[in-house]
Amino acid sequence: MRRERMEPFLKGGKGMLLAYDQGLEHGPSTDFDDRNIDPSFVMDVAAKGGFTGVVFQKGVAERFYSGKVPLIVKVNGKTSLPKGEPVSRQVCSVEHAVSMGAKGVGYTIYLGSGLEAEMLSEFGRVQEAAHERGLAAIAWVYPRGAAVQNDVSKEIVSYAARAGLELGADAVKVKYTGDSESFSWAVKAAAGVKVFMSGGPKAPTDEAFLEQVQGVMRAGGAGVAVGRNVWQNQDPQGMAAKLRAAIFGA
Ligand code: FBP
Repeated sequence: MRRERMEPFLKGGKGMLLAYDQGLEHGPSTDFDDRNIDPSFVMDVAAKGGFTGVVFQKGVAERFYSGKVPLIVKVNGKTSLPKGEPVSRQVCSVEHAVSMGAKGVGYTIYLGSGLEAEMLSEFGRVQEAAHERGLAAIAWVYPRGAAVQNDVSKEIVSYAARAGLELGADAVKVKYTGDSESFSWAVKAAAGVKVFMSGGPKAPTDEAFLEQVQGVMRAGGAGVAVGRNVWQNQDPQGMAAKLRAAIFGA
């Protein structure tokens, strides 16, 4: 059953998800240009690029989701404006995500934040509501806040991956540790929960980014859930083709 919930987003057990919730998380002037500020552009990149899932906040999903790629609705979110310990609260119900055609919901947990408890308990409710409806619950687990010194160490990334397992996530999205060997410990810690790499800011070269993706795949990761490294690329379809080769071998 657990496997089936992620099935819409997988091809041969691997997945390539395109994330586009940065307009809320970072603001339009930080991440967007004249092309990618338009959600239709990104919907088109997802469909033509062979992505196995696309991630939108509900407002973008309501207006721009074309139905051509399986949908994950981010059900919590925050802006970059408040300072202090990070917290991201629910902004969309699982029922509403279902009504828009979602096959999965995404939820960010800032592990280690002073407000961590709010997100842990809210994710618990979201996960149960998602599973009652047969949807995948995908946890973005980002260690963050004053208590977190290094958010990409082997110890903290594996803790994030394990938290996904313990909390009942069907898949977990974590940052790359920087090498395949240490990332494989995070994959082991997830004990069968699909582990996706989060992209981060656009890497200086395509090759530098693809090296990370290859490291994830060697470590037994399920694939990527990335945004900026694709839709900020001058040639998003070229990058999509390189990702397909690295993840699916085709
Ligand atoms: P990117 O590949 O562009 O980093 O997107 C992945 C993602 O998790 C998005 O879903 C989210 O908006 C963003 O990263 C959050 O970034 P940050 O690490 O700055 O909070």
